[in-house]
This record gives sequence, structure tokens and C-alpha cells, in this order.
Amino acid sequence: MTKRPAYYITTPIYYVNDVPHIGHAYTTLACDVLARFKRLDGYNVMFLTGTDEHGQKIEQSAEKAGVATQAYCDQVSERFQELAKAMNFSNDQFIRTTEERHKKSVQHFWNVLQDKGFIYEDTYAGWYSVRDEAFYAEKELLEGEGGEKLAPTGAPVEWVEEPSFFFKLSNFEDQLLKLYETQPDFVMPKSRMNEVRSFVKGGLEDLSISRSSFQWGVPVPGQDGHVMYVWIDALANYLTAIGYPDQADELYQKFWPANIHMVGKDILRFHAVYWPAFLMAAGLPLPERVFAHGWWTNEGQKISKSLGNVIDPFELIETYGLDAVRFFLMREVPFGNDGDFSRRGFVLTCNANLAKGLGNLAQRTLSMVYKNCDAQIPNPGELSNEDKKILVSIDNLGDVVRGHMDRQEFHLAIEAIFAQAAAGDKYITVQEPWKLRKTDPARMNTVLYTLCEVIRQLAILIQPIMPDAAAKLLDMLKIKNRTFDALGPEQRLQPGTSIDKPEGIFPQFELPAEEA
Ligand code: ME8
Repeated sequence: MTKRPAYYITTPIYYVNDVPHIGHAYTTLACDVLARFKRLDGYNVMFLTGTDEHGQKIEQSAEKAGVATQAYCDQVSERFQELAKAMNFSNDQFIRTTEERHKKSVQHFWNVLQDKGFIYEDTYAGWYSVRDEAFYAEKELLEGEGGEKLAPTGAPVEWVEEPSFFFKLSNFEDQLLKLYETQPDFVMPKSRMNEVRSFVKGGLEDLSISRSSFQWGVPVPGQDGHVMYVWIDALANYLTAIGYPDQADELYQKFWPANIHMVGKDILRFHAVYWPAFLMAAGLPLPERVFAHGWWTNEGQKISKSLGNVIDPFELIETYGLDAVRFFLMREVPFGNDGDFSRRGFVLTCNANLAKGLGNLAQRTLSMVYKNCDAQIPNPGELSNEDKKILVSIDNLGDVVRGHMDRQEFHLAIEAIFAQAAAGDKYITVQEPWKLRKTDPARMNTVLYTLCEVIRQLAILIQPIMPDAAAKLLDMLKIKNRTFDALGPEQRLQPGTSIDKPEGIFPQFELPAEEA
């Protein structure tokens, strides 16, 4: 048996200070689509997600909720695990930073950095934002309406003075700049790479990596009173999940370095500057890519708990069904850009592409096969130029989609797939198979066969995006081989195969009341 290539993909691990919303669902969904695509394309995939459970923000949130900190983490982490089920995420692991295996891993990581001489003790005196869990230099701060100091993200900051251990980040300026130069795809999209490069060029200060004014964190080995800064703890999760510190572990051997860390643009600096510097210091290989996607707003407004406009993914799934939710999030916004969520946009996009697009094409074709061809895939006769043309483009679609997926252009992959559905729609309109039933049944069979073949390949290709709808279509057509090696002309539909009575796959949605 040939060895399948490995592919390791990670999401950020989410803070348990808040219940999951559409933004969290979005990042993990993008990873899920990529993970499913890679599995169908023959890769051995490790897809990791989880929760980030330490730090001052979590400690304060638990206190505010009046719940013991660990119990609070358990409750909220559970909600993220429920979201993974509701969204049908295919993650291979769900890691929590309060697990014992993680504590062991990150303490080992710390010891390696210490032994190699990259950690020293001093005092941190500077600005800190609990909401961002980030240290900010004076020059980065903004002024609020009342003259108060704010982080560049708009989060409040406070002055902190406490004994702290530091990581010699300033040693890594040149190595990081060299990394960005020699591996230009290390940060994607390209515009984000420029942002990271200019941050590093602006000069790096050493990074405080321990806190001593509260307790909720992984203890610094051998240093009573210090817990690790939550970001060194959090980033190391990517190593813990594959067996670190045991570098002989089968998973570690297979999956490190990671192929892609998917993140939102808010946490790019941590992944594209601090993380590679930590790894360089520890002498570990670097991940291949950090992809920073954009930010969702809700009907033009920033999504925030205080504005009360958080989009609840559970409610969306309840209202529109999972296929539509997954489709919309991946289709609506060019991946990497910011996007605005609106119910109207949701309904319009889903109706045009799903109910009226692919759904209608499948329903019309399969109903005709069911009624006019004894519910069997018909026998094609000689192919016309139009038949050949549409078959050639569907046979090439797998390669087109693969190219987009490799660059995380999910929207373009989907656009290419749905352009083929539209081409199928045009073909059916021009060929008018319903008229051929009486005039030329042999030609009707050829047209319907061609259409079924288009639908077969479209159904295989939409599996990563809408696994449920794809499975329904593939089941109706009785297709067994659903992996990407079944794409193209080699595994065409077998004439004579019985199909199931076709059922609608995508419902049509009503516009929201105030918009109708
Ligand atoms: O930053 N639009 O966790 P977090 C798009 N624990 N994506 C959004 C979003 C929005 N409006 N809101 C959130 C942390 N996200 C750390 C990560 S990793 C080692 C540690 C997504 O709970 C996006 O992926 O604040 C963003 O980067 C992430 O949630 C932040 O999640």
C-alpha cells in the first residue's frame, strides 16, 4: 500500500470566557472544509481544535460568573464541543489546555527554552490588556474618548508591574525577516505578510512570558509564584496534541511541522512572530503556513457581547439547516477579507445557488430519469459536441478546485463548482430533454446520462463543504466511490444502475419579514 502524505491543520484554541459565536464557527469550518478536502484527496489528516483555558481573562470571567474556575472552563469548553457536533466538524482531536498532558508538554517546552539560554528573570513594567491577553508598548496605545489609554484593538489596558520571566525575542529579528523572505507563503494572504514584516522591522522587544500577580495558569517549572503567560501556554497546544515532548511519538513523527495554522487576523502576530521565534529557540521545525482570515460583522456592526448582537451558530443551524450555514459562510466572503453577515444576504445567496441552482438541476434531472428511464441511469448514445464540452469541463473541475483549496481560496473553489452547476442548467435548457422523450428517446438518454455524470462529480466535490447534502445526492445516485480519485472520466456512471426516488435537497428560504 502506498503511504498517504500527512497533513496537519489547526484552528486557534478558543478562550472559554464566552460561549461560541459565528466567528469561532467560521475559523473551524474553514479548517473542516480543508481537512475533508485533503482526506478525500488521499491525505492522512490531523485536524486539531480545542479550548484555551488559562490566564487572567478566564480567571476573572469565572469569578464574575461565581463559578469555580475549573468548573467554569469545563462548562464553556463543553459548549465548544457541542458546536463541533452541531457543525459536523471532523476534528480528530479536541485539546484543552487544562489537560495534564498539556501541562507536561508546555513545561518541557519552557525548560528547553530555559536550557538553551533564551529565558531570563526581570520585572515587567508596562501596559497589559486582559481582554486581548497582550502586552502593548506605550507607542502602540490609542486615546479613548475620555482620554483613557486603549490598546490598538480598542480594549482597555492597565499598568502592570510585577516580577516576570522574559523570552529573548529581540534575538530573532534577523531570523524572522529571513524566514519571511525565504518562505513568502509563510503568512497568507500576502497583504498580511507585509503587516507582519513591518512589525518585525520596527524592532522587537523581549517578551514577558510569565505572570506573578494571579494564579490561573501552568506553573513555571521550579519558580513558585509564576504562572506562564497564556500565549506561550496556548501556542504549545499544537505540539502537545501530537505527543510532544515525546518526539519519537508516531503522531509527532508524522505530523510535525504543521502544514497550516488557521487564525483570525486579530491573532496573527502571536502566530507569525512569537510562535516561530519560540520554535527557532527550541530548535524545532517551523510550520509551513499561517493563514489569517478576516473579520465578520453583523449587519454592519462589530459583533460583541456588550452590543448584544452575537450571531448564535446553533440558532442559525436550527433555522436554516447545516448545509446552508456551511455553504453561506464559505461562499459569501473571499477568504481572507472581512465580511458582513445579514439575513437577507444569507437567504439570497442560499436560494440562488442551492435551491434554484444545484438543487433544481439535480431535482429536474433525477425526476426525469426516475419517470422516463425506469428509474435507471440511461444508456448514452453517441456524444454531441455540447455533451463532450460539458463533460470535459466537469472532468477538469477537480484540478481547478484542488488549486483553489491549496491556496485557501474557498470562495473560488465554490464559485468554480457552482459555475458548473449553472452550465448544467444552461445545457438542460438548450437540450430540452423533456421534449426528446417523444421525438428522440435515444438522444434524451444521452442528455440525461451526461447530466447525471455532471451531478455525480459535483456531488463528490461538494462533500467538504456540505457533507450532508452531498451524501444525499450520492446515495440517490448509488455512488460508492466518493473520493477524489473517482473524479474525471475513469469512473463514469454505470448505465442500468437503479436510482432512488429523488427528493429535494435544498429548501427555499423566505426573506426576513421586514425585507420581504
Ligand atoms: O484569541 N470574525 O481566542 P479567541 C471572524 N485563545 N473570526 C472570529 C470573530 C469574528 N467576528 N470572532 C472570533 C484567542 N473569531 C486565543 C487563541 S491560539 C494558540 C489561541 C475567531 O476565543 C478568529 O479565528 O479570542 C479569531 O482569531 C479567534 O476566533 C479568536 O478566538
